[in-house]
Amino acid sequence: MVNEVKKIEETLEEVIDSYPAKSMKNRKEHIVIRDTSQDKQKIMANTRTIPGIISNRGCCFAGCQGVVLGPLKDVVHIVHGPIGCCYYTWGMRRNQAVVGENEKNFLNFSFSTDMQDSDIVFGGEKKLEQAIDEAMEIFNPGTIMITATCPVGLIGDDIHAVARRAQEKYGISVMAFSCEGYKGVSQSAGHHIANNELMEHLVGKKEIELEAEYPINLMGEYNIGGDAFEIERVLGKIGYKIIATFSGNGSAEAIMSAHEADLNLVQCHRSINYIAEMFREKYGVPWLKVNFLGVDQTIKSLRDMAKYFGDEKLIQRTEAVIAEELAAVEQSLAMYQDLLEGKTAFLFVGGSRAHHYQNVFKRIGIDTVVAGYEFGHRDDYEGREVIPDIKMTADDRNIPELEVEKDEQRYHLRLSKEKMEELAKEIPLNNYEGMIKEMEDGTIAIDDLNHHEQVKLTKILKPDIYCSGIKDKYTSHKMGVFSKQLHSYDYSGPYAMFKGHVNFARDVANGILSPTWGYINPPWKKEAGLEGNYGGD
Ligand code: CFN
Ligand code: HCA
Repeated sequence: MVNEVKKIEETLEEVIDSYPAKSMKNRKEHIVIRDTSQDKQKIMANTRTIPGIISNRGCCFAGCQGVVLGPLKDVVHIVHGPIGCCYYTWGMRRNQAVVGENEKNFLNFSFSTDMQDSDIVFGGEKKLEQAIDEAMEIFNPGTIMITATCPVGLIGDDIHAVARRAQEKYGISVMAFSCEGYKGVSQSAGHHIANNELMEHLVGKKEIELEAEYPINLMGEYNIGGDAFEIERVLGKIGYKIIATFSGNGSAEAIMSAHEADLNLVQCHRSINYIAEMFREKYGVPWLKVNFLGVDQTIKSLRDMAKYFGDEKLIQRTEAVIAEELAAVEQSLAMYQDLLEGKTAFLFVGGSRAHHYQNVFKRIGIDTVVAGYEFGHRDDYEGREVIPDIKMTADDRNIPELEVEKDEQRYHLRLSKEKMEELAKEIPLNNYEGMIKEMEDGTIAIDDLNHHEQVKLTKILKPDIYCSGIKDKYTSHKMGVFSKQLHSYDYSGPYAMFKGHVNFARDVANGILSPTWGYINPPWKKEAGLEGNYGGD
């Protein structure tokens, strides 16, 4: 047991003690102490943050434009709104891409309608039209995506009508996303809006001749710190053909043919589960929950993939690549494990990394004592029910009758319903177990953590590393606890797969073992009375 349950209960009492009764009741529902004797533990999630509490969450626009659409390299992304919404979010998510010879890349540009007061009063549609004309004249893209910021929804500009007109005028794909920042309770609403439109307007638009044996899509992988590059390298070495990635190092062009893949790999369940489900229903493509963060999880995922295709040649090739990649990193990982054994971590990240990184830490000797999501939904914590009815017939796929025959032919590689059900018992096919189940007794799962809780928990549990984002990194440093950003990787990486695990271990060891932390005197240690202000008591 990592923590004594009684001590943890007392800790939590202390953390929420200073809230007014209503807030206390609310926050209690968002915190769970792991008890492995219970098969399923419930947690409240994906609800509105209590007004007045400073949350780490982002907005709907951030989730749509920043997270899902932003990485698509061949798209001119026009942000319809005040310049700040565009400029301060451009490049924030550190999009990296490799651009092929005939591919277009607009990631270095930041496009906005730069709305002014007069546009708010008289409407901004004309300005948006003008921005599209200018983009066509100067850049001639194959796809334009328009994203709405808060004022657009408030004044009622019809960005979809503008997009339709532009699409007719130029004969290219022009898509509009009503992802005003205020929608929903977090950036999660934006993921949903982006994915729905991609599915409706891009997927299935281009058929390709498939020569590769194992065509797959990489879903919920955003190439932070070059992770997708590393994943592409290893999967390529085994013999997989990545048709499309949603959306790191991705393109609209590739997404148009994503329906040709035989399997969808889901890395970040939170941001992409809707689209994975839609593929399953519409095109009969199943999805497999993978995790390419950490060597052990990567090995398991690669073996699951080979099992899905069930081909002896692929299984052998997978084992050979695993052996080769592992041999190159094992010694380094053992060295870092020796250095870090017994340290503890506190993780608080968006909607998937607080789960995935627990295994990465474990392999180098670090136990996670607290883990939470900013905006995860209950299924990200608790898992999903296995879907009993795996829809695999063309009828189920909702395909117009005339196209059924054609589709049966095109998708001949996919498995029968019976085979799918059999496989689902062994590998996480169309299923995700969630974070809580994998946590150890006495550890804490916490949803939508705030700064008060961060400070209190850090002071009581004294973790050796606090992993989160830019909003709370320095709060942790001021307390003398090393903090590593798991959003931006502090501009390091890649951290994925085998070599990535060593990069991560190196960065973590350098941080934790630095003598710096011993020199930091938190304010409450020097001046009486400051503690209360700092901790928000
Ligand atoms: S890259 Fe992903 S992995 S997409 Fe999501 S839930 Fe954010 S931007 Mo920040 S790092 Fe984070 Fe996840 Fe999926 Fe990133 S944990 S918060 S919206 N996220
Ligand atoms: C977002 C993007 C973000 C922010 C990271 C942070 C990212 O939520 O809008 O708070 O440090 O990864 O860039 O999650």
